[in-house]
Amino acid sequence: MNIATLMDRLGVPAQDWQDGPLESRSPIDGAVLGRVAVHSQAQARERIEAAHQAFLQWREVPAPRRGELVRLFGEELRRHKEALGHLVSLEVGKIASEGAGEVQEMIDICDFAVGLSRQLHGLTIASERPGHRMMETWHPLGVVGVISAFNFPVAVWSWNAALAFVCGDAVVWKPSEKAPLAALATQRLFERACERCGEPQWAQLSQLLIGDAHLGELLADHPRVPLVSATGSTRMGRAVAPRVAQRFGRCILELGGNNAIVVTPSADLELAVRAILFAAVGTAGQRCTTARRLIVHEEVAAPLLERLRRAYASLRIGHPLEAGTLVGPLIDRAAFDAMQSALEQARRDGGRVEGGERVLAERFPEAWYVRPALVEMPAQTDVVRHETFAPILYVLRYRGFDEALALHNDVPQGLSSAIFTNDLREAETFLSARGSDCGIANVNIGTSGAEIGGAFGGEKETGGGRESGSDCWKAYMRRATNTVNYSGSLPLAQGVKFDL
Ligand code: UN1
Repeated sequence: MNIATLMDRLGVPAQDWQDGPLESRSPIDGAVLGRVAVHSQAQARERIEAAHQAFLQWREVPAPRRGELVRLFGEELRRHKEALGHLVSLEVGKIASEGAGEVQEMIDICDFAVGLSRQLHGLTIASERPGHRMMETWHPLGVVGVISAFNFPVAVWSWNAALAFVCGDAVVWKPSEKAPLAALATQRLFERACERCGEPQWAQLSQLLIGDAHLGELLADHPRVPLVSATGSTRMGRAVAPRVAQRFGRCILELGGNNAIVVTPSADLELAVRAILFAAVGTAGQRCTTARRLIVHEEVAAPLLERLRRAYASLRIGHPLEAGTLVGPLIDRAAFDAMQSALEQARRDGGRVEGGERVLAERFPEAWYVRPALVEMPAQTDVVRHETFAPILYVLRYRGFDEALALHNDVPQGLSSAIFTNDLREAETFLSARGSDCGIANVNIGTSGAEIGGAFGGEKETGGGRESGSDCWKAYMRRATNTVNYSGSLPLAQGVKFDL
């Protein structure tokens, strides 16, 4: 499908994506896919104000009715799954199955949010005073700012937006500059859902800000935006979080990961190899949950690495929309350069680098395809402790289980983690208080590809935020504690007397 057919199928008018200063280039071959308008600071402020005005109405719409809009949006996504998935592949280079998987993730969170729209419940609490009742009420919060990255150009927005909408909030979205077309298409599908709901004006609940980091800063600074949910690098988080904190706004931060898989002597190696492969080279190593470190017991290192090398050797790297391709391109030249300088540093640190070189340069001179790298390291040096957003898997060996845990946790990031073991004690220790210090800890599955039903996010430099399932919706609402006196007297708490 060419881009014009796709955009037409997704209902985006030609003038919205064929005319403007911001180019969307496909990492597949470097071709320009479209050109979009960018927003000035003044336009961005207007959009934030429009979202706020929409919020003032929306907060009074009953939550199950809000859920109905999200249900219809999920229907639009179902209907356009193939087209939107294809667009994601064109714009950020994911293989077809992962492009479709990204849209499925959006559909899943919509389903979750629809159910949630009838479950936004608070507690009742026993009061110490006779004739009194205490309870908690959850109210809509306001405008939620969403800053998203290129690698999940639409799903990350949806984890925030689907919850925010049922919670009674409006959303202002600053998508990655590298993926404006997927954002425009998503916005269009949301508008359609509003039309199908018979409430086209509800489209104001979702506003797009297209442009550079200054628009992200505007969101971070704007007093009408009580919550900013930002996904990207730790560097981006460091720029956003203090600005939001300065005005006492709240943040949900999903920043860097440096996810490890521990393989112990009792592990099912066949299973481990398959999981490591998807986690380390899937999405060309450009997921925040990508496995970047393999911590393997010295007894099983040789057989595991042998199988892994064989698997790496048979990986098909190439055009992500061709059948059989498992590894598409890196997003751009800067990603390639960052990968090469990490590999050079690893070599200087005594690492043995296999792979990592550019491939397909003749077929795609304007694109950046690489052979995923396997790097045996003598120690967990600084380059290993740093997140490089590319398919590099550092291999470290361990002897004792405590050593594995220490290595595992000795990085600044804390997003996802996994252990392969058939030893119950090791598995449970890994999940215990003295085990993995990450927000996600898995047994016998890899680090990436989390379902939306759980809370997603991590500790330390990952930023501490949680998105999507479990009780993450609470971050998108404000909590009120209510005490109701249904007696005729006025007893004070803590036994305080204050009578005239
Ligand atoms: C990201 O890379 O920013 O768990 C999110 C996963 C996906 C989400 C990744 N569900 O890999």
